[in-house]
Amino acid sequence: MNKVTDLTLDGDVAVITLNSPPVNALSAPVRDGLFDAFTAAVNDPAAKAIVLLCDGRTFIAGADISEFGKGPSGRALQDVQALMENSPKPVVAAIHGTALGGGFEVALTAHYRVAVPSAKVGLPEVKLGLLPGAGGTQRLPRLVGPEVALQYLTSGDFINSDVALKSGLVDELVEEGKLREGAVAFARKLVAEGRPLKKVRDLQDKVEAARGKPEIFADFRKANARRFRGFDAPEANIKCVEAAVNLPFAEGMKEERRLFEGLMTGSQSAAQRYIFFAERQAAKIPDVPEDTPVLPVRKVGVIGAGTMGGGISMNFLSAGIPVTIVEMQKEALDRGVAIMRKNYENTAKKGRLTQADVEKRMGLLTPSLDLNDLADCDMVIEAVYENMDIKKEVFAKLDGIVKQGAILASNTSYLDVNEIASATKRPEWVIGTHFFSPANVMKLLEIVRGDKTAKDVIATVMKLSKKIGKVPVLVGVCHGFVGNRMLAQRQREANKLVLEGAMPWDIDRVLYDFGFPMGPFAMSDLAGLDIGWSKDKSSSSTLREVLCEMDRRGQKNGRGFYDYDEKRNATPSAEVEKIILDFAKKQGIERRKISDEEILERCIYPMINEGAKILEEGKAIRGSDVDIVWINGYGWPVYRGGPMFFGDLIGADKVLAKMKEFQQKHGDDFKPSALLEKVAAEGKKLHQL
Ligand code: TC6
Repeated sequence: MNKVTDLTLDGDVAVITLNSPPVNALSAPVRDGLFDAFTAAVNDPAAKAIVLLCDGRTFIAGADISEFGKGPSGRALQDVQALMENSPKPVVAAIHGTALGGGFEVALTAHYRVAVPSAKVGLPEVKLGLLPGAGGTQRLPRLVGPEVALQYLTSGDFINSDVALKSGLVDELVEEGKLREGAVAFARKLVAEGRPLKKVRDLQDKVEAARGKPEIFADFRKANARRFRGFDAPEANIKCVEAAVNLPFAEGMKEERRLFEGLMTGSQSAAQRYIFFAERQAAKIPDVPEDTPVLPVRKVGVIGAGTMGGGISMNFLSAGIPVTIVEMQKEALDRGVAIMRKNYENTAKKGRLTQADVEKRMGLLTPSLDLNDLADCDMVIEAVYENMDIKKEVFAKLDGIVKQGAILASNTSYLDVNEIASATKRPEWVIGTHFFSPANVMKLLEIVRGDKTAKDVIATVMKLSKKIGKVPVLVGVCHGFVGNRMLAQRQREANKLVLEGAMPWDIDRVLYDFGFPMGPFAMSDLAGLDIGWSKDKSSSSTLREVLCEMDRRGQKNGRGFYDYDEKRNATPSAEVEKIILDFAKKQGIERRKISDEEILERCIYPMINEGAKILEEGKAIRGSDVDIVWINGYGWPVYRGGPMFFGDLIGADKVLAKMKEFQQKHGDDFKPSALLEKVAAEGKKLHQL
């Protein structure tokens, strides 16, 4: 036995306690320790039963992801599982926290499982582009049936203990805080009652019942095709459940191994595992140490009850933090509050909230028409119109109203936070918080650090964002920060490509096939082509202006780059095609055939290059932070790991060569960044900078 496992006798029950912080992941020392502890417990004549439990915050949270992709070392997990399953004495897994992935697969080889009410179990491997490769795909369907197993395996959702109890994933719940005593008592009862050594692998009825019913799988694939689009792992998980139904256990295990190895060596899982760690890394700020004091935020003020202000407020209400929301006009305030209520009620209708939850959240909201009501807030977020003069005016007023020691945040997508801060006498308390629309749904929060923003303000806003369910990324002041700055590159090229020879739907198709939820033109139609456009100032100088002049305003009036039917289904528009051809002709552009490959490279490579420029200028802390922005805020497909990771997959040298080629043909929009040149020359990786 090694340091991570401890074996003691509690009367006639052997208790194996695992202690490997932070989450008891199944690293080589843990596997070795478990193997030795189970060997000793099985061989100890004084032990009549064995309990496995964990110290610290959780039961085993899975394989040690940081070991993946490295060479084998230590005992195989299967050896530990075989010892447990074949033990001549009952083995009980005692679960608290989260029993996940390989951790839950270990629990599934115990003869029985007990849990405290707050525990959760699950097989979230699909989220890492994997499948449970330690028998999870073969045992789960035997316990809960293939239909439920398909749901769990392809969603990776955590399962609450009450549901786990009902479906037989755990056998008994024990009192919160008394897991050890409860589990030992349960084990003793098994011995006293002579209960059988239940092996999940031997259960047959549920898989047999599904045999000869291929429609179970066909229907499931069809119903989820949209959700699984582009991902390899869901299909591999489904195939494993098919194997569980159609093959004997040992054969199913072989199929599971084969499919697991395919995923493990592929680029999708590498990308998804990278993103798992990158997201956690983004929370770490080199010059703001973990122990930087955090300010208490008990009450938040939001200025503006429009789409952004309302969405931002909902985040705090949902986390139980009271919000005072201020608008200038009563109608706008009432409308904003009504929309928030409606959003919550829609969630309640879908069964994801109770009406009591809705009332509780809305009860935390204080609508107001007076900025003075923000005086005692711990943090105020301004979400007014994106205009520097207006924002500065608001901040100057706030400076005179809000108590000292409160954080003053601006929800801005482009503007200079230093200039906004200069409107106050306390720039160290000012910070940017760029929420993404819909702000109550989108995970990303770009947190903009001004030159003078204090460290405890940064630490507080980073921690607070996690509390409200966001993925925070700290960025520096520059036009459009990380996300919009890179988006501008893609948009510019998409617009140019349309004039040079591609159609909007060609570009949208290529980017959709790459994995984005929609292309830039479908996106523009959704947002509205006439945002910021006015008839009297329109000069027919961009395609977008011409479309607006022809009353093609986007989805909202059924005509934008596409034509829309009543159900908002889009079809390419012959009228738009003609407008484009005329427009290009007027500009003297000779159109040519543009390949899908060129569309992708022209749209994506300048983004990678811009990401490198952002890093070069120190506007993002690390390459992986750039990727986290794009995954969580702009629909970049997670299985492609973000623009920096993708650039490395292509090879920085290849991206550089293409940029140079495009620069020759199309000018300095493609000028390579010095950092891209350096990375390519030194054979480094952008996502590891
Ligand atoms: C699998 O099991 C495959 C099996 C196939 C057969 C072999 N490994 O998220 P937190 C670290 S696949 C290594 O901030 P929370 C994490 O990086 C795995 N490290 O905490 C962080 O480190 P830092 C299936 C891990 O309380 C620290 O622990 N399992 C692992 O918000 C704390 O993490 C999963 O996918 C790991 N498996 O949430 C579960 N897990 O402090 C993945 C965590 O240095 N884990 N770390 O930054 C989670 O979902 C969550 O971490 C949590 C705890 C719910 C367990």
